[in-house]
Amino acid sequence: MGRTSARAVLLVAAWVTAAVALEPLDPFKTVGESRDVALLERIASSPSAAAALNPAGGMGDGAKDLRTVAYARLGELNTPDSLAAVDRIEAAARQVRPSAGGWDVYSGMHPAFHYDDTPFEPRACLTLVNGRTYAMVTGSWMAGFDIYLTWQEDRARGTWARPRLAASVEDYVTLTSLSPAPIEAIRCDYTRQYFVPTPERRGRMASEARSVTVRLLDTLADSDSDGWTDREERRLGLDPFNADTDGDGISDGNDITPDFAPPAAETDEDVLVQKAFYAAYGLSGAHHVMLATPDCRPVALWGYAGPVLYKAGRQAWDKQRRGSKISVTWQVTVRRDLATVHLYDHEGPLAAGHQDVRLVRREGRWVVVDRRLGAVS
Ligand SMILES: [Ca+2]
Ligand SMILES: [Ca+2]
Repeated sequence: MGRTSARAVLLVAAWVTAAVALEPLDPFKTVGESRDVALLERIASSPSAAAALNPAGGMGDGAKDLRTVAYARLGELNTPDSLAAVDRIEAAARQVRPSAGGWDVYSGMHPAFHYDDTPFEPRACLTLVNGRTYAMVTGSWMAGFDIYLTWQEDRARGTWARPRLAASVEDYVTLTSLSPAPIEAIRCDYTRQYFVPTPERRGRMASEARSVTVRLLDTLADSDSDGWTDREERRLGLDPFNADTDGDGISDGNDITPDFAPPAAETDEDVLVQKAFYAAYGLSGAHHVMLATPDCRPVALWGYAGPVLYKAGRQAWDKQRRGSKISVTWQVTVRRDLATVHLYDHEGPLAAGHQDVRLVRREGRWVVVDRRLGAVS
């Protein structure tokens, strides 16, 4: 080797070393290849631990996807320790209750991988004479454009009560201020931005100031004390005067699938759908109602922090309500000890996503080992 080519080799080697050193650590690669069970369990169990690895970039929010990667990696590792961690994560997931409080900055997550997330940080606040700090937030947790009422539970921890459906609005709006109104009520001022068509077709944006008065008594009324307010139960198609609408022994506020009472015996396919649904959507920590399409077989779900409805039917909801509605469907394929659950969520054009969750049966139990993101359409 001549002097020039030796120098070139050295230069290339130096360049490659520098490039490798400069390349930022990819948290998805790190987690997807990790053998550190404690680390994987921490990330799968906690949105803040996942977010601390700064998994930004790409479509959707990185933290929720990283949790799914960590959960699947534990199954893939297939050691007694990693499977015990999977058991603990799933046992905690079975305690998830859709109507529970304790909302924090991560509670605004969208369930779908192809959606970005906004932090849950109530801004329009008001402390009333009862000492409670109330806030209004806009959201579409129960489909449509709505204003929700919440209140501070724990100032030090920054946790809030689960937002209660308070009023419907025309469109996405910006809340500007809250003020006390007569007889236990709060007036909420907001700005509505809307599109005005113009003769030359281009149209323009306009805005107008509006307000809505929210009566606390009406908004908080929960006649059957099941955790959902009367107004929310009417929205969800549940019975406001029956704490267990489907009669399966789980109260509506604790029931992920409150309009479906499962048969006593669970099938293999039920278990596959449950685990895949948890991997695909439950680990997001999202609270949005999801409408299962009529073509998928109903399964009692766990680990998702919002209601999944079978009877609502998207068409009926489309007739009643404008705004975003998330429908979901699944198909299960089993070949001996390998299974794939294909999940598809749809919220509108360019807001629909496919994903495949793969599971392996080992010693009679199904374990999630992989989740592959598919096309967004
Ligand atoms: Ca209720
Ligand atoms: Ca029930």
